[in-house]
Amino acid sequence: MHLGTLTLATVVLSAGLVACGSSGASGSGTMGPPGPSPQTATVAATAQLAFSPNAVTIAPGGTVTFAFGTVGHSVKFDTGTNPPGDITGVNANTSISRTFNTAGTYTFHCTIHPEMTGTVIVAASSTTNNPAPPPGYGP
Ligand SMILES: [Cu+2]
Repeated sequence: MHLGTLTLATVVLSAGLVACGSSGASGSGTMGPPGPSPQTATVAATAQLAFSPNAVTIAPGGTVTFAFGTVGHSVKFDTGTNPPGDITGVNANTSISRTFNTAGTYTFHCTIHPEMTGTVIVAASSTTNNPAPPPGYGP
């Protein structure tokens, strides 16, 4: 009698743990399993003086399009192996693309507004999806 009660309690407890574990795994977290990185991404240089999204991931050989709005900006690459050419001058109301052939992490900033910084991650696979740029920007 006493043993039977203990066994029943153990079974109920185990079932509860399993149910809790499965719901927690499926309901939380935005990171998916690693998958192929996209070939393209768009980074908008906004009138609020920010690069948005602040970081994107593309596959080696992929292209990042920098979409400039009404305020003029530039893009100077600071780190990374074999970075593409900087986007010099004052660029407004235009989109300019750069291709990244070598895996690595490329940070960049705007020489006109040094507080504007961003990162391009070049990797064959990624666990994150690139956020969309703000409305009004993009290819
Ligand atoms: Cu700028």
